[in-house]
Amino acid sequence: MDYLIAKRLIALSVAICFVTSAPLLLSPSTNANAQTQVLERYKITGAEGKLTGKILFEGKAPIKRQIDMSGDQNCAKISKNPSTEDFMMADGQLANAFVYVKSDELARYSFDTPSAAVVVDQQECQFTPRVLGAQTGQKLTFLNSDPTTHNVHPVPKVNPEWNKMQTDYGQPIEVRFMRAETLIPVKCNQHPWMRAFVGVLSHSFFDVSSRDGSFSISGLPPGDYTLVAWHETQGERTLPFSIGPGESKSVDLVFGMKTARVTSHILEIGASVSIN
Ligand SMILES: [Cu+2]
Repeated sequence: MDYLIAKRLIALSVAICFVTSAPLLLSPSTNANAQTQVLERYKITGAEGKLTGKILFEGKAPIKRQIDMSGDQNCAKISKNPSTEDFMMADGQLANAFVYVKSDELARYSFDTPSAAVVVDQQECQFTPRVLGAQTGQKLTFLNSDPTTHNVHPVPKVNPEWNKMQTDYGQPIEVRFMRAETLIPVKCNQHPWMRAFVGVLSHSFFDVSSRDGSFSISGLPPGDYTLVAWHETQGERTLPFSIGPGESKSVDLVFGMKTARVTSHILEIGASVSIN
């Protein structure tokens, strides 16, 4: 009798265990299905708009410092006048700000991944470009144009971390970041002064401010957004904005002040726009 009771108890606990753990066992695939269902492929409608503008800086610019490359004679030899590149400004126009757009609405869609690779070279023992963007799953190619060995080492928070040795004029390193992350610092284990930053987004609505501070983001579906401008020494500035059908808008964002100063004006509202 005791044996029968014990047997029934074991059977009961196995059943309870299965029932309680079943949701845990099923949840990953359920979530994956939910995600697949939610993400709708974005189709171009012809009503997309454009945001352009400038990233500016007002205030006292940080002093440029010389970089001591004597630890690697090859770097010291090829770099004529090495100085810090973390703050590149001319006439109040700030380069290397990563500018991107975000909204809950955009997060509902999936976007085509460009077939062209984003290329980062290592020249004179610096990453070129220093700040760049890529879409999730897009090929990212690291080149080495230097007569010395580098060790490319991204330090992501949500993507896997890795580091790869690259000998002088070495074979390209080709990688893809599969998850959106702003921004991933990249260092070189051989040269402590080397730094790059990669912004990874699921869409293409991003740009890096050029030497004259300008940026341009096109193909934006009409909607309400937040514009984010990130700079490695100045932090982040955000600005809500909206884009109407076929609208072109210009926004200037100013760093270096306690409160961001923003000027914006509409350049054009498209007339020949059809909305499905
Ligand atoms: Cu290096």
